[in-house]
Amino acid sequence: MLRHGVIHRYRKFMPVSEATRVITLNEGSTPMVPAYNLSALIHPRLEIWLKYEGLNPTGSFKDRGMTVAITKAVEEGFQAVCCASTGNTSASAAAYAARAGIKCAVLIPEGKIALGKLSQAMIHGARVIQIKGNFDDALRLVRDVAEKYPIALVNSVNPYRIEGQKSGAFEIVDDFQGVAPDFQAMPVGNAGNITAYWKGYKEYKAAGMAENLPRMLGFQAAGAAPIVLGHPVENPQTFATAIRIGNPASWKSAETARDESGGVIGMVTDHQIREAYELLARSEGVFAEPASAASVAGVVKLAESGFFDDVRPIASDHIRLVCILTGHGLKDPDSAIRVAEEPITIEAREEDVLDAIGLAEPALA
Ligand code: AN7
Repeated sequence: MLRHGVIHRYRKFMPVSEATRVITLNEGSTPMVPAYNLSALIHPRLEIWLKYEGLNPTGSFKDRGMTVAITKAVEEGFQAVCCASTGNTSASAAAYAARAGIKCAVLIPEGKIALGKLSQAMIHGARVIQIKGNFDDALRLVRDVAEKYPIALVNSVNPYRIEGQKSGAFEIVDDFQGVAPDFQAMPVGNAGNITAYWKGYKEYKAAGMAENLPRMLGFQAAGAAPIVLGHPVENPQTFATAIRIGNPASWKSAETARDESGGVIGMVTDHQIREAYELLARSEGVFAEPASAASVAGVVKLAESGFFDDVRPIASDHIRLVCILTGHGLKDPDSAIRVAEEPITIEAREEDVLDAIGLAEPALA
């Protein structure tokens, strides 16, 4: 199938007209990978699918929202956009602004964004501004600036971002021929994405495109879990830097998604995230960034607590669950290298190679 981007694919549901100049990098239409190995490991009745959002043009789900946000910013006459970011939003904004030929400024927490994301914002020519503070501080600043000056804010408080990101839900239902999964699991940071997916599922059902709605499962990192704790976290901490957010802008709508769908917003420790991050890479060959692995970590945790034991699935005898893998593993090579086994170094000799592979032992030869 030709990839035209989410605005063209779901035009009826998007805030554009015939006259709109669409700024796209052909985002969306990402793979749904069946996770046979993970399913078998986690729960006998679970049928887990991985929505691999890392295969979007800039390597994260943010592109779905950014195509709409930048398209509308240009349509409304803005010549500059700005955002606060833990990394992925800045990478996406920088790329789409470059394509549109407008300026982009990004505010990021100093020293706390993954290398791949930083490199993207820089190479696309954004003005990269590191602040001595966290994401929540950065968001407060850009909201104030965008209110006073002619610069469009492209964080997920911009409703066009949500409009674009809801396309992820449409694709999942389309992939399952009009049936939503029993559950959808995802990481929660600023809570724009869970808001967008829930909006998408509801709109698709209202349009007669989906038979049912999924139950929404969102997971925060334990050191940055304001929604779970019920209060903002002053100094959020987690190795999953993408979701190191202490006061999510879409807090209320995340709770609405949880409550309307009969879902759960829970938290997982950095240790659980790290384990899921490796498990995903080793058992399925799918490399997602640490924050994305929070969705898998959360599912493991719920399965261990017996959460899925009495669930009656809608479409088959298995409980269908889609994990949104929001960002590509290559965004954050440092984390992979820190978590995994180190390479070994040997002399350039055949016997040493055989020894290192383990072929020197007769049992393996
Ligand atoms: C890989 O880039 O907030 O709950 O500034 O990069 O919609 O915030 C990123 C968030 C999950 C959480 N997974 O999504 C940013 C930013 C990845 C992410 C989230 C983010 P939201």
